[in-house]
Amino acid sequence: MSTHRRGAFIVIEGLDRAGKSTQHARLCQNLENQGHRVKRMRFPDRTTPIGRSIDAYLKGESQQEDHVIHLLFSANRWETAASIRTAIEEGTTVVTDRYYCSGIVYSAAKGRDDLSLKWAREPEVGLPRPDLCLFLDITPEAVAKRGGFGNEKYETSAMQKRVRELFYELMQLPDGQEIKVIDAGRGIEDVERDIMERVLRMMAQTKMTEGLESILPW
Ligand code: ADP
Ligand code: 2DT
Ligand code: MG
Repeated sequence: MSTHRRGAFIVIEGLDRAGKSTQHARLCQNLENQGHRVKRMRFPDRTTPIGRSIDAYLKGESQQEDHVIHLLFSANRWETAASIRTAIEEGTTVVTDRYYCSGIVYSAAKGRDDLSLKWAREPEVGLPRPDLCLFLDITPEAVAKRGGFGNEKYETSAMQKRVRELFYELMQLPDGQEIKVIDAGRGIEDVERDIMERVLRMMAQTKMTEGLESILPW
């Protein structure tokens, strides 16, 4: 049996302004301070050609059919899949700001009969599966105190409300196994401490000598 230790794959998820980017930066720094090599990633990655079309769509500079933009978000993950696996195999811990849960719930939140949660999940099957997905949960009321919406596509209260409901629906399904709900309505340091505790617990419990899994079909 191999004794080679791989890196961990950690995802930070949640609603807009839940504090994902703030906590992503802090978690990466805290892991580095403890001696881990860390690769920081975010989705959408707006720097690639696919990412640039997503960026234009989110800013309202271009239109896309709902299934098309959904598949572009997924393709934007697939174009990084090999680099995630390589980093993890080399012992680097990968931490991403959003991943496929956002991909599934934001598209399904549009409420089309032909774009269900199940349909939205299909293109993600085969991607690297996270060891831990931290869902930063916050009520719409608490989030409203963090300043107004920006101008991007999904930043409306109706959309945010539906997205939160669908995150909870997703957690009841097999993908819920690695999702842990974090109360993101507390102070930044309290949330940071809670996240670090969960990450260290996961690292202690996961067999890091076994390879990373893939997202399985339902
Ligand atoms: P997200 O990436 O989830 O959209 P951000 O990390 O960008 O969220 O945070 C959104 C805003 O809320 C920023 O102005 C940030 O400084 C602030 N913020 C983040 N975490 C907290 C917190 N725990 N309490 C209060 N304000 C916060
Ligand atoms: P931020 O860059 O502010 O996190 O917002 N989204 C994201 C999708 O609709 N599908 C996806 O697959 C992903 C990763 C959520 C990005 C916006 O894009 C949405 C908010
Ligand atoms: Mg952010």
